[in-house]
Amino acid sequence: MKAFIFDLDGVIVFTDKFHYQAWKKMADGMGIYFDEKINNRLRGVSRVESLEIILERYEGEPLSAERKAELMEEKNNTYRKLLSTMTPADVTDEVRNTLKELHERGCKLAIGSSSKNAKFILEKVELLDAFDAISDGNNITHSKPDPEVFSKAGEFLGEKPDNCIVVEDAYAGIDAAKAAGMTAVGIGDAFGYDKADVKIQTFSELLKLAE
Ligand code: B16
Ligand code: MG
Repeated sequence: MKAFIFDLDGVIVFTDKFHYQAWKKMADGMGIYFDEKINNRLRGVSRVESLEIILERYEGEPLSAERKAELMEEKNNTYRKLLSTMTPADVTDEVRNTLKELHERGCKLAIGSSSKNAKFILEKVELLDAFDAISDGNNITHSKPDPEVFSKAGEFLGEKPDNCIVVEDAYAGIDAAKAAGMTAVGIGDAFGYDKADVKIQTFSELLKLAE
């Protein structure tokens, strides 16, 4: 049976609105222009790279590494406050039932997320037990499009890359999956990406890949 590796934000849950609010608060405090279009560029991108994208609009004196670390901490504190309002209702029945059905069919399931908050999010929505392994921002040194997060997820599951199917909403995530030698399924934003091996419009279409 196949092993599935799921990106978290944009596939299982939708926390981009919280990322937006938290970065917006930080950017406003620094007098930096930030909008939803710029926020879209942060999809699947690590925290430190997200900050650098936002700072492209910064016109003040160069910031020290310490100041950048402070800004990321400030953003993360706001973000975690927003995440703490999440409940199991933030995961659709379709997602929950599909994960259950894939498990029942004998598939192994893992998370492959850039986020350092992945476990916190999964606890809030009560999905931690739905996965056999979690590879996230805490166990990687290179972020997507580097394959590391997915290669680690495959290792944690004890599966070879050619048996792993990655489900991703970000272009960088599809590139990472292909670089890992895995099958890449594009959903959401990545539905429009020609490098995805399979494109799906709704989560339950994954069941067709586990027949
Ligand atoms: P954190 P994913 C990614 O999650 C988000 O899409 C991206 O916007 C965020 O910057 C990144 O996690 C890091 O998140 O600040 O919580 O460590 O899509 O890879 O599940
Ligand atoms: Mg994502």
